[in-house]
Amino acid sequence: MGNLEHYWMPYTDNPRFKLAPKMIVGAKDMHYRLADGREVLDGLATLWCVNAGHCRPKIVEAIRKQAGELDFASSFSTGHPLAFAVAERVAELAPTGLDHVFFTNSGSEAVDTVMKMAVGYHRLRGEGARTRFIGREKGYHGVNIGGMSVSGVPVNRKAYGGLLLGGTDHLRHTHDLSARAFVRGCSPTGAELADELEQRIIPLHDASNIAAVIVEPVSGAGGVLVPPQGYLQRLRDICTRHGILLIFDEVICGFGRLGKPFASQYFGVTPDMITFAKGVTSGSVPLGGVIVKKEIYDTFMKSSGAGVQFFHGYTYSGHPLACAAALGTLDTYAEEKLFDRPNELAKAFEDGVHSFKGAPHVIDCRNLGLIGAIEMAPREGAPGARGFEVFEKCWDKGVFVRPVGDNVAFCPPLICEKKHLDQMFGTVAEVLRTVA
Ligand code: PXG
Ligand code: PLP
Repeated sequence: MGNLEHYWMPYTDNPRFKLAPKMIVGAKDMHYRLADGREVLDGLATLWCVNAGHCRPKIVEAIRKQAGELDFASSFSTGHPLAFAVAERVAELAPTGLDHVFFTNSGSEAVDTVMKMAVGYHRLRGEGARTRFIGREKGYHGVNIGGMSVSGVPVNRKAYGGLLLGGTDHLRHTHDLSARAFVRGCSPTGAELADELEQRIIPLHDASNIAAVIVEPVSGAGGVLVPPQGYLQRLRDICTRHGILLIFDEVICGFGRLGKPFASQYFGVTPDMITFAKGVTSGSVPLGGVIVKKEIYDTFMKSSGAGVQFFHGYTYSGHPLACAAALGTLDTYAEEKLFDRPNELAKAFEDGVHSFKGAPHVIDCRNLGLIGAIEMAPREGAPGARGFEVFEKCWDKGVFVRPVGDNVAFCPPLICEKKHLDQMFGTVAEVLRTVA
């Protein structure tokens, strides 16, 4: 298999992987092909990304063609047509009023970008004191300094003390097993958790110092936490009352996961800015970005005057290969009406997730659209061990699901069919019976 020593793998127990490598050498539609020829069903759209399925013809062809035509052109004072075309397509899909798109290469870059935009926007309007950010416990906003600082997953923060931005605070998370275990979809109770923003956080810091609130509409990497009914609308109302920008981090929710282009449309709540990545190219080539409302773009254009209006950008912002992949992906979503799949599969998926109620160790089941998780009680003194064991045993039985601590997350490609759901849930159920 070659020398595995030199690669320092991300977010991985490196020695453990290298002892028994889960090596993927190919993929098609719903499946990986492993080095030993076995097939594994992809139950997590790889890393919540591959919404159109693997190696889809339109996407592959778009990338192939682009690689031979224009490998790279910069978007710093020069341009190429594909970046404009993708921005237009994304703006068409975005909630009404959010119509300008800035490209990054990842979700983490999108989050740090949106934070700079928020501070810059307030400054240009004469509110330069608005520099603080409010995130939420159990939130995940990537690994760069800004995003890590507004995130609320303790293991991702604890080793980096002095690197965390000082000007942040966090809302409570909405996960409460004593009040809301085994709820299907959004809980009818819990919207009042949003009131903490107005009752505790704004009085503490003063609204005049707060730039933005950033939340995932449905938290993904924090364990698939579904917002209570009305919760996001309350955050919206409070932010509006206090001149605070509301940012939805839709890196996982965007591009069809909830049966609409964005979660914003699913919930009927419009933020001021949206971060996206992952599904925009179905994971095929890295691409991310920020969608902003027109007023924010216009403020930069008008208030900054001639010269560069926003001193920010990545060498590969709007890379031609990524843009070609995005166009192939958006065409695939549209032609196959893939954003309708979570609605069509809603009942089967929800029933599948909630079939684990009463299964060994399971203390919660959560779902919305085509994203869900079951939560297991942690093993005494070994948090996360049960989750990892389920992941490994499922892999050995030909199904990939992701452990998030002691949660097992489900987020299949939107092309999946009932038979794939049956296999995925069936395998997890079988494995659970063997886990101590
Ligand atoms: N925001 C959200 C909401 C995300 O889910 C990012 C930002 C960062 O995106 P990049 O492209 O920089 O990874 C993400 C990414 C996990 C896991 O453990 C989740 C993500 C990334 C890696 C692992 O489930 N989400
Ligand atoms: N655009 C994209 C990328 C889509 O995936 C969809 C629906 O799935 C649409 C637009 C809307 O298409 P339609 O009106 O055919 O549902």
